[in-house]
Amino acid sequence: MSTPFYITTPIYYVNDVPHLGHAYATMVADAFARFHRMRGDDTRFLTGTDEHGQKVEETAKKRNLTPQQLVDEVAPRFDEAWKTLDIADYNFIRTTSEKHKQVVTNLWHRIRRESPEDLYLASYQGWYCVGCEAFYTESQLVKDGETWMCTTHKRPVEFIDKERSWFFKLSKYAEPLLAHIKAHPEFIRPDAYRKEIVSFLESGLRDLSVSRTSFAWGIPVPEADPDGMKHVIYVWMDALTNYYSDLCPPDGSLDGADAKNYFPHAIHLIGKDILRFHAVYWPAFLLSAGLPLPKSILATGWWTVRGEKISKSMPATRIDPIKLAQALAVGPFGMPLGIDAMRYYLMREVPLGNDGDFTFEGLFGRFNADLANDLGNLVNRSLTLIAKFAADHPPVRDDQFHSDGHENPYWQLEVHAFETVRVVAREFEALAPSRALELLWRFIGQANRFIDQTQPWAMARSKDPALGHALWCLQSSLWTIARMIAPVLPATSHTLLGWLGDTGPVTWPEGVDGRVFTQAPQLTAQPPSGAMFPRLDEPMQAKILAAVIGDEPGAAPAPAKPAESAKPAAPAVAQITFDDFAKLELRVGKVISAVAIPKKDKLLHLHVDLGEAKPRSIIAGIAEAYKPDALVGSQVIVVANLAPRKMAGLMSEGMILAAGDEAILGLSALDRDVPPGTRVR
Ligand code: ME8
Repeated sequence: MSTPFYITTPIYYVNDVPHLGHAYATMVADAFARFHRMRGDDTRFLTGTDEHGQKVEETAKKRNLTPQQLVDEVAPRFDEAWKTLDIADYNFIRTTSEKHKQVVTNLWHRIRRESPEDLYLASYQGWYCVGCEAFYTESQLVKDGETWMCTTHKRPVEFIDKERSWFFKLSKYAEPLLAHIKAHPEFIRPDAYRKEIVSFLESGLRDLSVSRTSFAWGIPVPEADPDGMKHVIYVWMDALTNYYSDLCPPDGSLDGADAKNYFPHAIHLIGKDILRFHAVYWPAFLLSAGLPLPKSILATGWWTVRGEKISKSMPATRIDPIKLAQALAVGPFGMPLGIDAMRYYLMREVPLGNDGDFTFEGLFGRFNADLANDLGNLVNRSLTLIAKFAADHPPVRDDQFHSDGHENPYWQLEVHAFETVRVVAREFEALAPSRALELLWRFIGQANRFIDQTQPWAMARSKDPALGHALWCLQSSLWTIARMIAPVLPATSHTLLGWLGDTGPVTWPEGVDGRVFTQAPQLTAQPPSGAMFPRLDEPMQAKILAAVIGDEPGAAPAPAKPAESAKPAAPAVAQITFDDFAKLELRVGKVISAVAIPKKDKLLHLHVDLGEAKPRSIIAGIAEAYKPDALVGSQVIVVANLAPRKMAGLMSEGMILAAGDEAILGLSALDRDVPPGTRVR
């Protein structure tokens, strides 16, 4: 019997369409599922949509739709997006499905049966963030003036004033959860997140409100309230149950064979924003119901754009993953390789669990260095060499050239390949794709060096009898690489294996006794009909940028500078005389405060010290490029004699110099500290 591997993504809210953050979670889960399928594990992969709750009800209302109409419109768009992005062999669950509703109802009854005192009626008073669908204490919020704000959604929370509610006795589970985490260090990963939850649990838990009466869009609580109130189950209790309900038989029974077989192996891949729900609430519900716990909660960090979390509520951060993949499809092999390039960047750039700032510079840099140069060159050079010399020197293993020894490049290459297959598998098993790719690329580097070192073209000239063996080593390296990249770069792997003539099932290349090349079938390499990843030159980079962030209002800002710094074209502005220039009073200023201006997405209100009696109030159109906090203390150059004018209802007494036309790319800078007010000429 093969080992079960069960990976889940968060189920996404249907109040908007998928963005890059959702795609990231789904693609990472897909890569793990692909890896385990290659290893022959009994793999299940679940994603889906979270369709109940106040947020969805409010969004529907705003759009003049019923909640059901809204969810029926948006849920398929997630499924379609995953199909377009070539996410493989997943189950798609919707929390409005009859089976799911039945399972949630059964879970409630099971908790009632196993731990009757765990659910009780009381009244809830406190803060609620509709964006998070979560209850908060004031210590978990920030105050803006008189308004309490959610730190994730940066919007006001609402006060729930004594709403009658069913409560779940969460407080009872702090100790059992701490004991479970201690006994199972792999329960919360990576480590930093385990520590966060341990300290949260150690500070004690408050009981949790698990029903709402002030709106109706949810699964009804399956028992009567003596006060006659109608309750719907708290959306998180409903949503978390999806991981279990997909495994249940059609009648919603909690005791089916699949649940028993897969659920204890479940790895819930989630964003760090929803860690507490998964690492505290969900296992507490399961313990209360007497059901097994999942194996791991695996938290990813956040992708940001210029430090701001990519999210539905921040249009300036939204990047459409499909547009991005399409734009990256620059070679002759189309969208599938564009998807691969996007997957590669996201999974290589940032170790799982860490936050990462999405930048086009980073993306283009990885594309050119790792995909076009390292991998692309290796493929092109190897296949061209094989095609050219194979007729006279068939690529065949010849043991007389393969003796052990550090001096022997053939032996060395295979030893490194063997080792790489092992360590890359270990990193995928450890759920560390960035490290897996890093190690894989080291081998790609060595294979490139092998070509430089052995110089097959020179071997051909000198009729070296080892040439066939050298070509076989190269071909086997490519084959091993093609298999190892498959979890993250499935289409690239498929294309490459096709060129190598291997159309068999893509399994993980298992080495035996230091040999991994021996397993490569005798392949006939076909030369490629074009580069898989053509280098992105500046015009191409500009085209990709335009396609992804183009003219969409409020779209993510352009990069601070192109990957290979473009010289900006000379602006067509009339010449001025020195006297004209002398009319400008430019001075060094130090930013002493910077705040956002409500309802003005592009503007910041700065106070800048120019060495005068009072700081200048300056309104600057740089909000899309700079967070206010990041500006405080920085030196800027100010046009100090610009006539004051009113902007956004505030006086602006000068202008700070910034680079960029439409989008701000940077602020004027000085190379050392200069007293505020110093004249700039
Ligand atoms: O929270 N960077 O749904 P959701 C990385 N319905 N990942 C991101 C991200 C970003 N900027 N933004 C979103 C919900 N994600 C609930 C989940 S599960 C029982 C219920 C990813 O639509 C990340 O995985 O807000 C995060 O946890 C998830 O999308 C949240 O999606």
